[in-house]
Amino acid sequence: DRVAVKRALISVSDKSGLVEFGKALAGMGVEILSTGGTAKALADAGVPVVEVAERTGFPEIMDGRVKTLHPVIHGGLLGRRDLGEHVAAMDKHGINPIDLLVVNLYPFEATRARGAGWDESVENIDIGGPAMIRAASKNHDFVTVVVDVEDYGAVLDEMRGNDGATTLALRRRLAATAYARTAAYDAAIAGWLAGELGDTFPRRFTLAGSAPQVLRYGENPHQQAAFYRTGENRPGVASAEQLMGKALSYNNLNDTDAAFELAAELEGPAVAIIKHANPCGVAVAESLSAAWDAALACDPVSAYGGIVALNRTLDGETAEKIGRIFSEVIIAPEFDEDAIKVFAAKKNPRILLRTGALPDPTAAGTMVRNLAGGLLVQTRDNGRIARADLKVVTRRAPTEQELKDLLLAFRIAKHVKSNTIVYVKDGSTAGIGAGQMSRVDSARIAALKAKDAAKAAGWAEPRTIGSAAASDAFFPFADGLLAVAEAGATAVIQPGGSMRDDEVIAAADEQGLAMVFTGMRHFRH
Ligand code: 93A
Repeated sequence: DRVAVKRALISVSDKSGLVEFGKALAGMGVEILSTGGTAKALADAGVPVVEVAERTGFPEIMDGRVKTLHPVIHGGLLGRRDLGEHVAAMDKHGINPIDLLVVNLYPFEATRARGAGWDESVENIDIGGPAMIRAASKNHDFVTVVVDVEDYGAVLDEMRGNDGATTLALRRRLAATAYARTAAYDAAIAGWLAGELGDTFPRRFTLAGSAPQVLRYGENPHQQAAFYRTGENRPGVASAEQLMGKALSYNNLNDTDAAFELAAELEGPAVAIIKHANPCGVAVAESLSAAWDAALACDPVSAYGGIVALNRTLDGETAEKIGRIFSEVIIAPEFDEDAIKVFAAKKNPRILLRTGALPDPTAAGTMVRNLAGGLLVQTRDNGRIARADLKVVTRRAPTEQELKDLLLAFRIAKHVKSNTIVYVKDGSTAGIGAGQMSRVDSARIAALKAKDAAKAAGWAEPRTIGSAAASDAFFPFADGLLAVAEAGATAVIQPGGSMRDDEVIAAADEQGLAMVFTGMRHFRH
């Protein structure tokens, strides 16, 4: 796995350590090829060097934009020395193998750091350097690539200890460093352009480690905050294109993420309205417009100033309805022209986020949260309950409509802070109880909200009557279940698994409820 270094190409912007390195290589009999400035620095110090232009027979042109982008160079970097066909091509076209590539790039990052203008920044984007680095790194079976002055010593040490050769282990390590360098370089360029353009373009390909977006403040005005994109390939808030509206705040980002993740879980035209990361109205209907009406009816008071998430293209009719109340953010895979017109005409700006697609709710992923002195890490809650997972535990089995509403209620409950009780009727939430320390309180609060909604809408009775209720975790005692029955629910879905399941089932039977167990819990704290 040793490859003797007989020919090197050195092309460096940062010329520190160059002369010493060049001298040492020349001393070991290595032929050195170099670009203009590098060749001059070496020649001035008495190091024998051949100009790339002389070897390719092609001059540096366009202010140096094209100096090493030539098949004689790239063939020398990419040709495999163990393939007859490659060797024959090299012979035929007068290409000499290059065994060592030493490149450091135009100082794009430093140019940006000193606040250079647009044109100067663009001019400092190196093209030929990364192209050679990537070529040499791909061919690391034969080629040693150095992108950092720091590594000159390691290469010389290996060559001295191996009769002028390098080992595969070192070449692999250097290739990894080299690709990390070109990735970071492109991330810096992409980050600069993203910063210049603001949130006005799709960020589908944003890299991990690219510049964070500084936010006006955190959860509260006295907290500082920034948004770091992980580069995860998942349609959503981080990669969305902002079509209009002011800059997203910390709370906007957090709430919008919760809203869109929920909308993406739902089948059929669906609307989720979110406040403080909890839904206050969710509906699935024949059309988006009908889903909006039903979602809003659940808690019209809380919906004001909320986040609206849709799971399909927002049309003009639905946009017109949504536009009647103030919402902070509207997020959807797409917006049709009419929908955009509705919001463009508004005095009070709404933030419109287009994601291009829906995230896959079943995708794996990692969630991180910090606590004093540590980080808590867990996989995403990508669990989903289907009909076949349900176990009927009561004498009465749910009707077809109850079953549909139970599944929807449980799916929504997954996106509500615990303890959660969600009542659903005919495809839309009738009441949502979130974040209480007692499950009984969540059941009662949701029922109370349903009464308020009925009063506001002039309905004869709250929609919890005859509804399906979901609990994110089991009922430890019968009291929670009785509270749900008192609210008028006729069917219940819950994980089961309590020590007192028998008591809870007996209470359900006594109330004439149909109850199913999921075997899966959806805590969300
Ligand atoms: O302008 S480039 O993108 N076009 C090229 O073909 C090219 N080849 C090498 N920049 C190119 N380079 C870069 O020139 C190297 O990455 C290095 O940073 C610099 C060295 O130039 P000089 O030897 O003239 O100082």
